[in-house]
Amino acid sequence: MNEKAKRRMSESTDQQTAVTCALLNELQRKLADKTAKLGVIGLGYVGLPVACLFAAAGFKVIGVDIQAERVVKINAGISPIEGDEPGLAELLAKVTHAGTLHATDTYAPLAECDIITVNVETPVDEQHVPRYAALQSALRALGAVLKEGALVIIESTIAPGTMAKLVKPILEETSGKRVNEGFYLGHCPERVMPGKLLANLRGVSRVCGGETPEIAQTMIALYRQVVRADLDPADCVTAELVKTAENAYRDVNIAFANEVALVCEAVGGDVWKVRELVNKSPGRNMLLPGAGVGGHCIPKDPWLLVYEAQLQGVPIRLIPAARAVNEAMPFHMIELLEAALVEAGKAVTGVRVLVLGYAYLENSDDTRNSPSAVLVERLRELGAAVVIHDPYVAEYQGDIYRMAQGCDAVMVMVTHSEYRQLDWATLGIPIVVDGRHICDVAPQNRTYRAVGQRIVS
Ligand code: SAJ
Repeated sequence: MNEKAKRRMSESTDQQTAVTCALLNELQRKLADKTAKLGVIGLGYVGLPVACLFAAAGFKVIGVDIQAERVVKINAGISPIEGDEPGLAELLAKVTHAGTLHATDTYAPLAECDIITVNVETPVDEQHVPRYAALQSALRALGAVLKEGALVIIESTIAPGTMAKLVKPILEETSGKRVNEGFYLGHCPERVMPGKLLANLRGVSRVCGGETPEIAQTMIALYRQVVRADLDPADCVTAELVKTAENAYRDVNIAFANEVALVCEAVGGDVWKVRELVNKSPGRNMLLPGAGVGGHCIPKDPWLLVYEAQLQGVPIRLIPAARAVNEAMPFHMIELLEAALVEAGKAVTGVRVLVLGYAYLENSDDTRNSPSAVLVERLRELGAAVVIHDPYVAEYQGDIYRMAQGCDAVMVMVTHSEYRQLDWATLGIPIVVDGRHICDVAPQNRTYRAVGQRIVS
């Protein structure tokens, strides 16, 4: 390339940079005076509280969801989110009444938005492959209406490399604009937890991954309007890695606790005593062994983290192995049950089992990826009759003592508070299999088996 051409290119780049900075400065000004119009795609347990918080902060927010009935409920000021979410229903009623949040099932109104967050599901399938159908559909529909100079922020959890390989190309193709010229792009993974949606959104730090440092700073200016915790600038791939790694970290640590529990059973230790004393050692924090790992993110995010590396043939061993350990725990619960039944001269086929807890987490109604579902399916495959109790899941609520009648065994899968007050004598079930250390001591006159403890009856 000759000097003249190089100069022309350099001038063009400088001009483009100047335009980009001007557009981003304009965006930051509109954030400061709250004239920026925001859009939120996906009004589920993440998107809805996000939309409410930005509306409550004084922005006009357009929420988009493909479920028309959900849109109708939201515009009526009624939260479609199941379970107890402190403050959400009141906040939603307030912002819909004030008219600062409006929901719709069409993308057209997003054409006037300066910033749009995307909060749609990003599951993995049975083969642990990310399934981005919802994300791709949302991006295509958004690209078609995307305003010049708009900032698009993906809040869904995605595999490292997805911003570059999927999000950017789809938006460029469907909008006809180029990233960092016609629109801007960032990734700010959510860190919410059912039951604490608003608290986590306000109080938990966020990684603001921008295509450029200036975009990361603009994202910080946005989230500073609602987040009181650290807002850490980064690039997109770092943001993708942080969210998936933080959950893989938790999964691996739970698997470690579960494997130590299996060792304790084999050699006659008590994993709860072992854990207590291990954690007295500086820098140790052994997590809780148990009946399995459920939920919307811990079972999924490790697979998102390793997906691209595995595609490239990188030997990834620990994280998949941890997943296997945790997925095996419901089946280990059945092994404990079978050992107790043998003592009573019985087999799983034909016995009646009461399962305590169907949610994936204590004092929650959330049943996504619940270990109890795996346990119940296997018990029924083996020919057991299964009765399920869960005080938080509507279809399994009931009088636990009545449900216990005629049962040969009871299996504790979740540490719902009310289970700690159970009167095992009154419950009258001869075999107790404890998956969550709900019993500090083995109930008297019962055949008791527990994860991490070798019980000699
Ligand atoms: N579990 C164990 N042993 C433990 C901890 C959890 O067996 O020591 C089991 C639970 O019973 C449950 C599953 O793991 O079945 C997940 O429990 P969780 O406490 O990790 O709860 P989640 O799934 O709601 O995790 C979310 C995550 N937050 C986000 O993805 C934004 C996770 O990163 C958080 O650490 C967690 O909330 C939290 O502690 O807030």
